[in-house]
Amino acid sequence: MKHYFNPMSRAITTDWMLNELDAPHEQITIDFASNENNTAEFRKINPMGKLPALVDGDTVVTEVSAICAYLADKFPEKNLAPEVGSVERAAYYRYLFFACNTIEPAFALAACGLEHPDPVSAGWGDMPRVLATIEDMTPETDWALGEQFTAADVVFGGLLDFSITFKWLEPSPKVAAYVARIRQRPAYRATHSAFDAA
Ligand SMILES: N[C@@H](CCC(=O)N[C@@H](CS)C(=O)NCC(=O)O)C(=O)O
Repeated sequence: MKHYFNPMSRAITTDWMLNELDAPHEQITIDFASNENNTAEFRKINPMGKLPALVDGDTVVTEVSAICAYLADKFPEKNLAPEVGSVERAAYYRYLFFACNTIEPAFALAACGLEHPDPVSAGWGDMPRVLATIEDMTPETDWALGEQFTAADVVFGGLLDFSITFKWLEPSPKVAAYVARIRQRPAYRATHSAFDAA
């Protein structure tokens, strides 16, 4: 597998996922400063010109949540995804999609001081609803799905962590405690040193 990566990008999350799985891969660092993400060669992999991207043989996966879900399913013996058809699997999907469909756009807009003029039509609604849902979905103890740590924690917990670091989110005590647990994971620590130093 080839992982297209830059340490100062969202590829830090997929790097963490690869590390949680101890998945053999080739790390290909893409330099934004020299526009390597916009070469014709890279655009063939991801027409968005964005990181991360994963190439597994003939399979191309882009988008943080999709890559993490793909990897969790590729290594079922590592137990980073609940069984297909289980009650937990439904919750798992909810964490993966809530992170990228709702938290990401809501926080990205808010970070620029913008609000969507029509929160009823905007899929992510408005900030009070997003924050209330984050609070509701954040586990009091352990992980998103209970005792089993999964890709849902990498994606949802990773995004909360990123949002706190970039001051997009002022965490409640429950969110702060969950992110503190996330930050203690060896695979997180092994993959976030450059990011933390920034
Ligand atoms: N929705 C994408 C977002 C990826 C993204 O925005 N990556 C940024 C770095 S954090 C990027 O590659 N930006 C370069 C560009 O847009 O030219 C995902 O989840 O993977």
